[in-house]
Amino acid sequence: MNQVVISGAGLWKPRHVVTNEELVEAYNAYASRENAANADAIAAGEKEEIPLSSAEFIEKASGIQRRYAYVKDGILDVDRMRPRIPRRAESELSHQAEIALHAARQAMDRAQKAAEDIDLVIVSCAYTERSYPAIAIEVQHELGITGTGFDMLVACSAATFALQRACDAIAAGSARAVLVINPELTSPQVNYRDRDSHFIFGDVSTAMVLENADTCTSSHAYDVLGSRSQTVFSNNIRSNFGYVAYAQDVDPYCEENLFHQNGRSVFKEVCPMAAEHLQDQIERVGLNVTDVKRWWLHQANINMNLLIARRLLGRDATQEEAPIVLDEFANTASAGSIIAFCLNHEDLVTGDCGVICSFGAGYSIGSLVLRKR
Ligand code: CO8
Repeated sequence: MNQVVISGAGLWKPRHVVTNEELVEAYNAYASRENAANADAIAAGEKEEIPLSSAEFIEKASGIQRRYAYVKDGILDVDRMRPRIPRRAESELSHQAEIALHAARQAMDRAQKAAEDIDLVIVSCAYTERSYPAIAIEVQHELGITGTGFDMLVACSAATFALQRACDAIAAGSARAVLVINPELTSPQVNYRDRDSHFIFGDVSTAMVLENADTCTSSHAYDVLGSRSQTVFSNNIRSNFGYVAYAQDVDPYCEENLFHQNGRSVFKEVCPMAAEHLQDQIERVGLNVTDVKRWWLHQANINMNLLIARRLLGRDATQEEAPIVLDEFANTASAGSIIAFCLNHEDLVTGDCGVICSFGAGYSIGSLVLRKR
C-alpha cells in the first residue's frame, strides 16, 4: 500500500459578509409584517404569532457572529429573503465550478502540483447546483486534468468522506494524486424566514490535494495515519429538495424542501457519537488522545465543539488545540473542519499529530488522523 499525504489545502471566501444583526433585522421585519397582516387571526387563536429572532441568542446558542454569502443581494430583502443568483448560460462556467476553482488552484499551488500530476477530481459537498454533467468534470476540464472526476454528496461529512475515498485510491495505486474540492454554496437552501435556522449557514469553498508520499515536495505535508467514515440514519436534519419534486405537484419553494432540523436532538445525539468515534479512531492508529496536538473539528456550533473536546480531554480545549472558525464563517456544511485546518496547520512541527473530524446530517461522521512530515 502507498503512504498517502495531504500536501496542499486551499480556502476561498466570498466578498460579501452578512452579520447576525443584518439577518435579524430582515427576519424581524418579515415576522412583524406577517403578524400585523394576520393580527385578527392571531387574536382569535386561529394562527400562531411568528416569534422574533435576536442577535444575542444566535451568538450565545451557536457562537456564530457573521457569515459569508456568495451573493448577498436578495437575502435581506423582506419581499424575497433568498439570494438573487443570476442563471448562467450552459456555455458559461457554473457558479459552483467557479468557486471550486478558486480553492482548487490554491491547493494545487501549495502542493506544488500541476494538472498532469493529478488523476482524480472529487467535488464533494452538501448540494450540487445540477445533476449532470458533474461539477467535478467541469472543474477537471477547466484545469486541464485528464483522468476521472465525479461529484458526491454527504452533507456535513462530504469533505471527510471524499478525503477517505482519495486515500483509498492513492493507497491502492489507482490514482497518483487526487484533488478534493468542497464548494459549499449553502445560501440557496437556507430558509431565511425560519427563526430556528436563518442564521446557521455560510458560503465558502475549500480544497485539498492528496498524493503518494513518494512524489510529495510540499513543505507542509501530513501523513494520513488513518481515515474512517460512519453513518447512522436520522431524520433530524433534512432537506427534501430533489428531482422528484417536479412530479410531486408540490411548491418547489415549500419549507420542507429547504434545510430544516431538530437542532436540540442533533446536539444531544451527535456529540457523544462524535466523541466516541474520535476516541476509537485515535486508538486504532495507535495513539492516545494526549498525543493529538490539534483538533480540526466540524464547525456547526461552538457548544458542540466545546462538549466534544471536554469529553475527549476531560477539560476545555484551548483555541490553539481546537480552533473555532464558525464565529467568522458560520456552519459551512462539510467545509468547516477543512477551513479550521487551512487556517491552523502551518505552525505544527514534524511529528505533531492532528485530527480532522466532521459530523452532521445523515447522521454522518468522518475523520482523518494526520502527522506532520
Ligand atoms: N432568536 C431568539 N430566540 C430563539 C431563536 C432565535 N433565532 N431560535 C430559537 N430561540 C428560542 C427558542 O424558542 C427557545 O425558547 P424557549 O426556551 O422559550 O422554548 C430557546 O431560544 C432555545 O431554543 P433551542 O432549544 O432551539 O436552542 P438551542 O440552544 O438548542 O440552540 C441550535 C439552537 C443553535 C440550532 C442548536 O440546537 C444547535 O446548533 N444544534 C446542533 C445543530 C447542528 O449541528 N446541526 C447540523 C446541521 S448542518 C448539517 O448537518 C449539514 C446539512 C447540509 C448543509 C445545509 C445547507 C443549507
